[in-house]
Amino acid sequence: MPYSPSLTRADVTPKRLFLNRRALIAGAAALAATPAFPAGFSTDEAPNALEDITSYNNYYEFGFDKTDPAAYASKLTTDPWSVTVDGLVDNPGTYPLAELIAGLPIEERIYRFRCVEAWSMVVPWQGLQLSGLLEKLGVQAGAKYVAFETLHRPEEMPGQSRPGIEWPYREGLRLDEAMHPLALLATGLYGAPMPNQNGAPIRLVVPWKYGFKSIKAIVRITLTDTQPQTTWNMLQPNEYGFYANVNPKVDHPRWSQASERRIGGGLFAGRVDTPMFNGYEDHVASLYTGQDLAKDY
Ligand SMILES: Nc1nc2c(c(=O)[nH]1)N[C@H]1C(S)=C(S)[C@@H](COP(=O)(O)O)O[C@H]1N2
Ligand SMILES: [Mo]
Repeated sequence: MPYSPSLTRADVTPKRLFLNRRALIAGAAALAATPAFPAGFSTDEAPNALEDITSYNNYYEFGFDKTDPAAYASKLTTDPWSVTVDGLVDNPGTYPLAELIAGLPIEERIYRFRCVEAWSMVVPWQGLQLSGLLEKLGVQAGAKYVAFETLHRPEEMPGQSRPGIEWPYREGLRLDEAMHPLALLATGLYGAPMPNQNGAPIRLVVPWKYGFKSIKAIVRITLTDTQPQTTWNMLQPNEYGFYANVNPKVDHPRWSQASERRIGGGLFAGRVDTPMFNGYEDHVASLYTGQDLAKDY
């Protein structure tokens, strides 16, 4: 079913059924032989409503306001879509998206999502583990980083005609971060194909890092031996580092990162404490052993 801007919660799996199905899946996994990883890494927190997730967005290709992506991203052509894979990889090339991800299991995972601007959501993503794709592509011995680029198509992305950001939007991960099973290439949410404003047809989701690492509308994946340039680091290196791990103890120069505002929490929701690595500390802390996270922010 192609995403249409008129899609509502009623068109996709109702939340109650969705959660019950998850409980069933978790139960089945518990009965099966010890899974490689605990039942899918999903949080027990209640997902935000589809309405919240699709109407309060950051996607500067469509403007600076949180409502711009929902207003303008429907113009983006997401089919056909191809992704160029290059650099230190056994199988470089430009692949139609379906071919790129063919054979890789699509999973449902409910992740916490924390923006560097100190707001948060809980999102039921659908997607494939980035590690699976990298294994399929064949990472070569010298590769140390994975770089990603968003589509550059000013005719359909009006924000790309404005000065400020050097397009295309780009991001990157260290190879061990990219291989971590939590790192997801998301192709949908709430059981339906990805809405355009959330990064259709394929976007990264790295739930232990600030939201800006989770690059949308990916058209290029490059394996490299040097740390890639990243959009927010290029703009404001003293405010946005390459790592961008969620860390309540390291404040942004202009505001605290100790707490966050949960979108959709209602008028009296207030702020909640932000946990280290956005709650994924047990899973990812070992990636950074020996690093000073105040320096490697
Ligand atoms: N290409 C691209 N990817 C992007 C952005 C962007 O402006 N352009 N914004 C980032 C930021 S700052 C955040 S918080 C998340 C927002 O994702 P969401 O709109 O799905 O919540 O997307 C990230 N990925
Ligand atoms: Mo963000």
